[in-house]
Amino acid sequence: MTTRRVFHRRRFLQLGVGAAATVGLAACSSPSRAGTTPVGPNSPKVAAAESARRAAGAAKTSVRLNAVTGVVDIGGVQVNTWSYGGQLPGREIRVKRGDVLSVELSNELPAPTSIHWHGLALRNDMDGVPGLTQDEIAQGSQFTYEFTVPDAGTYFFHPHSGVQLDRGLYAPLIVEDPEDGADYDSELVIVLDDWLDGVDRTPDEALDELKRNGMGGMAGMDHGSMSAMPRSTLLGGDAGDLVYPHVLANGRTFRDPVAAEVKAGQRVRLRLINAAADTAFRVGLPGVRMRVTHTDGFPVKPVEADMVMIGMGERVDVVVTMPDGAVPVFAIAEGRDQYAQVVLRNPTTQMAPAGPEAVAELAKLRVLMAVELEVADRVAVPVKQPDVVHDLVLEGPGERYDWTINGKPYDPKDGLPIRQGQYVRLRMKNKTTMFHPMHLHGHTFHVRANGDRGPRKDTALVLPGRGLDVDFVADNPGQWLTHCHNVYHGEAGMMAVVSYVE
Ligand SMILES: [Cu+2]
Repeated sequence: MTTRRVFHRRRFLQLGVGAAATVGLAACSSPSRAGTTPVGPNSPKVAAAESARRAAGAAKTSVRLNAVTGVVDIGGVQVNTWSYGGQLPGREIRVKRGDVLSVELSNELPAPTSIHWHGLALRNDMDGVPGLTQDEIAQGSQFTYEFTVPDAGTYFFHPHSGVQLDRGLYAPLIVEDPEDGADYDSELVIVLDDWLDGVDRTPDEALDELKRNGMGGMAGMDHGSMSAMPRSTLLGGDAGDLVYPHVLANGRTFRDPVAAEVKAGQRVRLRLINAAADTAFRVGLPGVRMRVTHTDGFPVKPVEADMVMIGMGERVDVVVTMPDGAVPVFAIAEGRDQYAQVVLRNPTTQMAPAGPEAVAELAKLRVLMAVELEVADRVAVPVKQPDVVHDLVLEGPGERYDWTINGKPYDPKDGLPIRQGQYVRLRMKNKTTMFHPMHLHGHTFHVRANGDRGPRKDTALVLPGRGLDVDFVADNPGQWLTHCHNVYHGEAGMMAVVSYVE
């Protein structure tokens, strides 16, 4: 065991819990109002929504998935972890928009598990949230997820059980659009992660430490100095709660990266997925500009960038033109002195990829934030006066590492009520000193930024001391989580339910 240090660094942007709870509009109705029955995952309304999205004769893709324990090589380092099928990331699932996906999960882990299909507007009873949309999948048992895949784009899947996401349980889910491919020749999926499991502690032990340290937050390893604490100007404060021994791109450390062969002049679509628990990444390629085309699966007006920020749970698609020789795609861990890479290499080149100096140079370039993106016309939804507004005041970490929404820890029975067909606004306010990637299940919202032209997303960064409004149309009945995609914050309470009622 290494030395743990506690840093009492966090000062609240103090707003008492009582005061926070009263912030809100009259439009917020009380969740306990009589006559409002939650539309549960087994409601006929959920089945009806699924029928409406399933085309006659839709193709079905069947996949078998085993959640297992075992040793995985993350690039010269052997770790004992939990993964899908013993590989990291798990094997990609690829379907077409409108297909039916059927996944039979075998749980061979020593704990109950689940799978959440991150970003998909799927049927509520297949959303994979134990205690809200299904029972836990017990060890030694199977569960089959089956649902229509409504939208094309870059997605991923992971458990929604405790902090299992911070083990090796994640894999890409790519949904092809028949209209894809006009602006690129090939594609490459890159999954980013921060890694501690099997090195010096498990994620469960890390969470226990955080709870013991309380609002001190940082559960470091033996990097006992203030400089080891992730901080970021771009993210407006604290950039993470844990120190990670490694960061990974496609399951490998920077020392032994994955290499992909690409011919010079080819246009490559990079599908970038941040599956980390506690780390945002800025991604870029030295000397190569990126054309950003999508975020969280949905198209944006294409824009050029040198670097792009990707928070936990976010995805960004970019198209790059392959230069001569070899070029790394660098993923620089925000606020940490670490990076990961995937190398693009011409089949004929002997050239070695760029090293740490190139990372330092790249880190000086301007970073595009997703809220700066502009929604593509074909997925834009006109702004309306909302039918219902819910405030989500984000606070924490409290005395015992309690992260809350509206002054309360997660309670699946205490939802924010909405009704089918409503135009809903969530007004998030971050009263903490750390950024929160706020994720909504079952919908993609419209980020009310950039005038009224912000992107469609399912996960958006809410910076310290700032607010963010997101709107969505209530067109997918059920009980849906909205939560921080820092898995430790979520598990420590920063989750709430958006609850369709009737
Ligand atoms: Cu958070």
